[in-house]
Amino acid sequence: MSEQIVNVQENKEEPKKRIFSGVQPSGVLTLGNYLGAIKNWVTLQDDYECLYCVVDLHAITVRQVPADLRKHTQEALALYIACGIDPEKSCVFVQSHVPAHAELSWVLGCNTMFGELSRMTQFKDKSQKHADNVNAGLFTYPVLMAADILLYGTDLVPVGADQKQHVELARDIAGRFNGVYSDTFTVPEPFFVKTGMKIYSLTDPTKKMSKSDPNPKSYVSIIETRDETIKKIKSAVTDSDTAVRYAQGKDGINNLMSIYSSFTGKGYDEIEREFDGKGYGEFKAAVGEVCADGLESVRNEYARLVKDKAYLEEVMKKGADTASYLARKTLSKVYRKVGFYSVK
Ligand code: AQP
Repeated sequence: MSEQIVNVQENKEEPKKRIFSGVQPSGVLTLGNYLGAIKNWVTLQDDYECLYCVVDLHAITVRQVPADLRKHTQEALALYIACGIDPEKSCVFVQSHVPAHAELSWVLGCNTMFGELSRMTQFKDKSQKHADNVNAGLFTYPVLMAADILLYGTDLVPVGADQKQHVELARDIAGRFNGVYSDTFTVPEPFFVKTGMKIYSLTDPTKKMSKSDPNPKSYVSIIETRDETIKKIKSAVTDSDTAVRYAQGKDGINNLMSIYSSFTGKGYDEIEREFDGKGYGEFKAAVGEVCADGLESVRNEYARLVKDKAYLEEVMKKGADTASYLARKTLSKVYRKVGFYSVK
């Protein structure tokens, strides 16, 4: 039995709230994943019992090159740790290492309505983007996400604004299951931070920054070089105005202000004052600098960790043990409630 399992049981008297979140290894993680998700995960580790997963089952809803998927899975885990997730405090694991995710997903799928899934905006977006591969997994993706969350009795799900609709669906599915089969699942809440909630593409600031965007100029990868980051931000699409201010219709500048704010902690008014009378060029250079500086320690730590395959695999195994133990308990309860025959 791993140390984390022991901690989970010892804390029974005053249980901390539980958090689950994950990122797909569908590319190299971006500034959007960092500011919208992982940076916040780090701050939650002391106050919550956290499970952070590399969600590779989700990634195959879009065609992946198998060798790249394996590589990105290991890289994502290394990046979690490089960003400050401590595997001694949080359970860090790979989704496909815990079969209960796929198993619960089937049961929940039988308690999710076709109409509910049809309304998911991510499905609509992704089926347009991948029109040649609108597979059933892409459609049922939110059910698997509900299984990820509900397996662990999750109280809070820290996600970017783009995932809010999926967390709401997980709440609906949990509520429905509890209503039909009696109280089984904790109904989770989404958990947001103020700034950095949604980071937009540098080449089209009306679209979310995505790691699978075919144009690498559209995103800042967490592990690219300092010069690359500065260069990409300098060439970010803005508008024909010259004043650095947060306003409707200035999507590119709003996005850069949000990035600047996330790294410096400064509010939009303060940023507007700082760059009053200065042009976009100076502002973009400053955003590039704070961003490259803010990611420097992550880049260095990542470069060290990614070479240590033995350590990363040890973390994966230990995480999968802890997660499987917790997940099995929920799955057994669910199987009993729906009436599956069990043999002792
Ligand atoms: N641009 C973003 N701004 C804020 N948060 C973001 N997240 C992703 N992009 C942004 C947050 O990162 C977490 C994990 O995301 P994911 O990788 O599981 O899926 P995604 O949201 O579909 O991310 P990508 O980068 O756009 O992946 P692809 O390109 O594969 O679709 C979530 O908490 C998400 O909110």
